[in-house]
Amino acid sequence: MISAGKQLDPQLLGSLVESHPNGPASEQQDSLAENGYLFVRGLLDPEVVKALRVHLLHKVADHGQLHPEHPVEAGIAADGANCAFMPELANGDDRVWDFLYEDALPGFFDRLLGKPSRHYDFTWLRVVAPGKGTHPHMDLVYMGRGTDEVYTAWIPLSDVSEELGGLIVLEGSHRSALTESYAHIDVDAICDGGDQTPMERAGFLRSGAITDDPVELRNQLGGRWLTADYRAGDVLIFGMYTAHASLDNQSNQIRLSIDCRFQAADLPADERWIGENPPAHRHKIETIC
Ligand SMILES: O=C(O)CCC(=O)C(=O)O
Repeated sequence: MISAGKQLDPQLLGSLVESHPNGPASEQQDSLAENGYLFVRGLLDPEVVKALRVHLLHKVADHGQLHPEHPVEAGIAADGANCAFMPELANGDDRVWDFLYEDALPGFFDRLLGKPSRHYDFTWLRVVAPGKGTHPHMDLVYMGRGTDEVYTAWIPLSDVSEELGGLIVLEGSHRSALTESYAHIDVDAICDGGDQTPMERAGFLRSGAITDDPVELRNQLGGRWLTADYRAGDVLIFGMYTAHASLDNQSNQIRLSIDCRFQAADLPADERWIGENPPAHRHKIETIC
């Protein structure tokens, strides 16, 4: 398996532990706390997931990222396609909203959290052309201005093989020293009077990634990179301190997935991601560094 152009040692790879969507909430809570993630097979209706993919692929085609000589449903990348992140195709789309926030997911999170949940209003849509995957990071650096008890739901919009490039989670990383030295740095903080950001000052990447080298990170923290042969309908949930990345897309297709966020409704939420038109990374904060 390859991530960010680096070959991951097969001996240092493993499989995500699977959970059943209707398993007892207490077991799911324990599993999430223990492993830093909960991989729920078949939580969503695969036919609905696949239909949503085709709906979104038509928009991707309108942006010239699909090969014109193949049917849209095949999702074959155009020559030179370079897309990776296209949230503008998902935000404001009622079909995406209803699928994520009016169907099975909110109820699942209510049960998992043991109290009413809320979701962020911003939806992250990945439209990943053949090429390198996402660099290793923990999500708190992007959404830590409310509570750290936020959960990401990563949703593949098709079966996602190793070749198409799914998510990888670094085993045990939610208990590593990086939860202190890295996770609380705000990616949107800027140093007043300097070009560098606090993230860079601390030795991490300006983008918020810990590093661009998943092999080096594994060697530093130990554990294995865990992944799965994802199927449409699966949902991978993880906490803000779980280091993750994605495998490179070595196919000729575009990989579509959504990531969205849930937390308890009674906890403060990060203002960058809520409201009718979430400000996202435009909300910078100046710090002395
Ligand atoms: O899908 C990807 O490549 C990255 C997703 C991710 O980083 C996330 O869900 O936080």
